[in-house]
Amino acid sequence: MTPSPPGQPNTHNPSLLAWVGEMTRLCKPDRVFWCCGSEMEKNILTQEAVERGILIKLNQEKLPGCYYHRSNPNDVARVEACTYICSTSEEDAGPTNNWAAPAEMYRKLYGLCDGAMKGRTMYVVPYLMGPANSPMSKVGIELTDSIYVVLNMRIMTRMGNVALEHLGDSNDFNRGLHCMLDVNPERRYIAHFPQDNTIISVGSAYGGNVLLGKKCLALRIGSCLGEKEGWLAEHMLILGVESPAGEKTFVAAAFPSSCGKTNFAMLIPPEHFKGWKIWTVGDDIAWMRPGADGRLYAINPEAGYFGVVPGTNRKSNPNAMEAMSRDTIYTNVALTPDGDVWWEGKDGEPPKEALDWKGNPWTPASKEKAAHPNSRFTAPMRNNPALAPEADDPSGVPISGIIFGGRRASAVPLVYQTFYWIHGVYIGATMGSETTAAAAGTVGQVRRDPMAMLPFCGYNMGDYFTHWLKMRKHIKYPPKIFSVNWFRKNEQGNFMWPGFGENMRVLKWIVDRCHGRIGAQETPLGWVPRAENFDLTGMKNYTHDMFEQVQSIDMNEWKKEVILQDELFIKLYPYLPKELIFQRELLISRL
Ligand code: OXD
Ligand code: MN
Repeated sequence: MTPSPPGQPNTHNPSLLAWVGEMTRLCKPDRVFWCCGSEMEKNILTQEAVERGILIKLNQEKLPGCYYHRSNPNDVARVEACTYICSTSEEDAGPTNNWAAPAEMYRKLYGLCDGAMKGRTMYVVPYLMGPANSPMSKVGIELTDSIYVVLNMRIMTRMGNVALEHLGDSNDFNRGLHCMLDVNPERRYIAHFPQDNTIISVGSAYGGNVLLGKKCLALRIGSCLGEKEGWLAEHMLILGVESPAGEKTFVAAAFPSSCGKTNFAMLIPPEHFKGWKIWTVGDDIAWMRPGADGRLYAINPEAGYFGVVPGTNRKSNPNAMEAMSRDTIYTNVALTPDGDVWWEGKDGEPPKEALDWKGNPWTPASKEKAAHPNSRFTAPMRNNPALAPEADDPSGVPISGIIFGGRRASAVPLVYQTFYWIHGVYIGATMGSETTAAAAGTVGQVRRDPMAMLPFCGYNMGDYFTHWLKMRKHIKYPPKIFSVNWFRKNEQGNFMWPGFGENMRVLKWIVDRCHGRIGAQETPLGWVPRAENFDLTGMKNYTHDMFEQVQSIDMNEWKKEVILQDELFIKLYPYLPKELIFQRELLISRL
């Protein structure tokens, strides 16, 4: 494709040009700027963002290519209450989603967008979700009036001409419209129209609400496309475990937002695991499709990380620290006088003074947090020293294991393997987790979050479970399914497992089980490690007794747990596949 001048369209795609024309007439921007994804374009837009005060240039000696952004304090997380699935019928959205009739929502949102870009620029952002030339990749076009969104999308996706080339003259692209309006929570809507492959987001500038490739296309719309086309769009990291002998095993893992997917995907094995290496394919989203050889293949549709910053340091995640050391956008962390950034849990002493995420003076004596608990870094995946070369493979990677994990202070053991696919689907479907700061609302309450997809499934959750069950018929060699919980606490309120790099020990057991190399102990929940197969060597002050504790299964606690699961099952009852109801009965009888 020959380059066109900055800001000009580099396509003759008739449906794309027609739709952009229609949206331009609606939003009435002063200027339309087509993004091509070049370095020159990045420099022009970054400079403009700095001049307009949207970005602050950080200390370039310490953080080359890094910039800082503060969002409106009313706009710091995903808002599930403002997120709608506008499917043709309310039943298609199901009882776990907000639903609005498509015609009514289009009328309301087009009304809000009418003339909303007067005096502003409309950026046309073509983006590709997935590697170039992959049959699993999808094209989206986001129209936005936020330069911050453009610069984030440039990191998070394969953005610009690469997407237009993939699209050619096809009409098969996701249509996304984003208008910031006046960033007023009263006029905030993130609306999905699965039957039209369309997204409209207004009134916010926070990542998960406005980087439309991520939660909106890759998960909500993606899950609907997956159901129709026979694949899975999941809130899962993808990682490869390489043994000293060079064997690579890929697993995908679903944890709810802010429960350590990025840390797990970038894990560095402890010293004792010499020669072992973890490779990151993705840290948030997996698109998985049965391959011709009977295995399940996954791609990471994204090209960057939009990670939670607080708690990240050289010990908890050295690879993330490296990834965000250059060409990164920091949002809502604290800013130090020398143009560096700081957050709770960063290495070293807190700065003597700083500006907090709202721009107010902050010192270590301040009661307020310096960084917002959901402050984020947006970094290119190429910066990650552990990036798997397969992240660009158009065929994706074969998945041997699927892991479900929540944040649970009690009941759920560190690790167990489910008995078979249907049992695994049941364990994923009944997952519970404590809520976190990634979504607006109360933090720390256990809620059912099936497969970590509660906020992201774009259709009826009961039909989603049925889709998972049906997928088994198309996968000759299905991945083994596991449950993990890094967050179990003892009576004193202390974590019973050190987590972080030590999770390699759990991963090693999972890999051995995937390859059928070791036996395991049967329990009412599933298969658990035998002491001789779980390696605790080199763990200071961690005894086999402590391991037994973190693995213990308390029958009374589990009887309560099964009752708690009813909360979701009752809501979904008319749509629940009978297999899950039978699994529940089987679990009760085993207990
Ligand atoms: C995210 C989230 O940003 O899950 O990945 O909220
Ligand atoms: Mn996520």
